Amino acid sequence: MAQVVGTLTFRRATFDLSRTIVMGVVNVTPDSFSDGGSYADTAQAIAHGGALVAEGADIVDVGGESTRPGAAAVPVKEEAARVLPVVRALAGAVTVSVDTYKAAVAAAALDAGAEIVNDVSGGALDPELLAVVARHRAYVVLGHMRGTPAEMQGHARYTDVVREVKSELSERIDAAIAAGVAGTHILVDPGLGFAKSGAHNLSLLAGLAEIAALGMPVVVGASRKSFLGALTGRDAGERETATAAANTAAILNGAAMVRVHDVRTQKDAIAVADAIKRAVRA
Ligand code: PMM
Repeated sequence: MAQVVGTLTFRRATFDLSRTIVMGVVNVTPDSFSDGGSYADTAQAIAHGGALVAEGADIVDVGGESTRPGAAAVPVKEEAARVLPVVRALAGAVTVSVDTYKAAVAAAALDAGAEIVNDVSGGALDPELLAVVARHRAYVVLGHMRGTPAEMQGHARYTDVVREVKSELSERIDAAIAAGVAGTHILVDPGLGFAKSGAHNLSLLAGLAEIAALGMPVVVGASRKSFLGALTGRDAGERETATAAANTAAILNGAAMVRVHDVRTQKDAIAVADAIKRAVRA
């Protein structure tokens, strides 16, 4: 079994990778049009982040643009206005990650107290992003994707999805190191749902140990995704049991961190998965 060793060191916490790190999702994506996040959206997102911390989130991941398949891009000014007050407020209490592929948003969020840039494109969509991470000596999550969120599903064609995702992530690791990011500060994510079919997501969960063999901690974001809906017939709000099963598989196959919406529920499944992982005989 893939065993992740080492630690992730932040201002207010050091995480030992012998247990699964829990990243809670804080989306600041108002449904109605607004010029950069209303006070109500901001206050609600901060309160939600605080609740996730109380439930045991190790990290909160703040995002201001939906990257769901077909989603439209949000201008930098609006995305920054959504995420910055939330990052600033939560960074006083917890380790904060910013979910963005835009260098300008990442830079502003790191200045506001974020310590991780979670880029679903692995630094591919904005050529400046990896240099921003390097300059701030921040951590980066390099997600695997092809194309842009608007048209990525058209690129979901693989002969061997695990091998190809691993090789393309390896190229993104090389790009991050070439930009000056410390190897100890790089995490990778197979990008479930990003230029992937449901079958691809399942192959990646089953073959995750090969991705972990890249030597970087692996992040997995299965939470509530549509492939779980396809398997269970459940709507997004009713996919916590399905998420727990996917997280358990991910953890037993080498995931170091899981990105989840419902921290309270998933913590129980993670505790069990971690205990089984520890009990596996060498
Ligand atoms: N998925 C979404 C957004 N950000 N970040 C990482 N590292 N991994 C993911 O799988 C991921 C992500 C989309 O999911 P959401 O819209 O439910 O937050």
